Amino acid sequence: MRDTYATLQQWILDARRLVFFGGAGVSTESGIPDFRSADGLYHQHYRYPPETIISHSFFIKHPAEFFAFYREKMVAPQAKPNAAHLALAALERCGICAAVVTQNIDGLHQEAGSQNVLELHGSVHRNFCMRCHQPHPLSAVLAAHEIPLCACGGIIKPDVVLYEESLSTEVLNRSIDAIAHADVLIIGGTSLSVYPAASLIHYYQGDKLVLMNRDKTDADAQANLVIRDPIAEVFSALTL
Ligand code: CNA
Repeated sequence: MRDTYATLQQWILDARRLVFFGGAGVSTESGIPDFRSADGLYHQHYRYPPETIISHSFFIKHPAEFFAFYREKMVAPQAKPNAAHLALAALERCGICAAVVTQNIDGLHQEAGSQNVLELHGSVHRNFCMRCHQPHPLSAVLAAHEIPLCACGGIIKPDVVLYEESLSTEVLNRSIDAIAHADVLIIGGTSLSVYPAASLIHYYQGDKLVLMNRDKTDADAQANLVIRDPIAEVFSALTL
């Protein structure tokens, strides 16, 4: 086993409060594209830039175009958890992993079995009527031809944080608390370029910061261990 993997494995096995903080790169090996990789959504061509389409003002002005993009590009109901999701769930069950803080909206950590998942940007699996607040399943959003509507006539809005919208203060505070009390912090599959999520790294106070990302990030210099291999491959190679 490579030295970096052996170090990572030891840090994980010795951890008392491991926290994982991840992003879209955690799910690329499950077949969900990220935003900023070379083959990510931001390098494909649409009528509007993806950042514009998934903004609050675009959603309000052009809901039909928003939902067409959302259904095609942001939701992957067939995707299954990969070795990274599964390993983190197993580490929670054996008392090592205290929390998964994620920018992902795909629900794959929960599907893998993780219980304490802090979803900074919400989830495609929660949807509410904007008028009567009735909850609706993802299937209601997927089944609609254009704009998903509640029986009351209101638009069903996914509980995902769009650009121009605020994160839940409660989820943010719980994430800060988890990271501030972590002995090992693994950051994986995130370009660390979406704020305020990216600033959470500053709350970590330990000396075992692992950065597992295919591309370089601005935080690499702060990390105690940097791994550039695909994240599910890394977790598959460890004996945990
Ligand atoms: P990003 O900006 O697209 O960055 C992803 C990072 O992951 C890149 O730096 C890649 O190099 C890296 N990466 C990609 N695949 C792997 C891999 N297999 N192993 C290791 N590293 C990899 O995405 P962020 O999460 O940083 O940006 C935050 C956005 C993306 C959030 O608002 C998310 O909601 C949003 N997003 C979520 C999903 C999802 O839920 N699966 C998919 C696409 C985008």
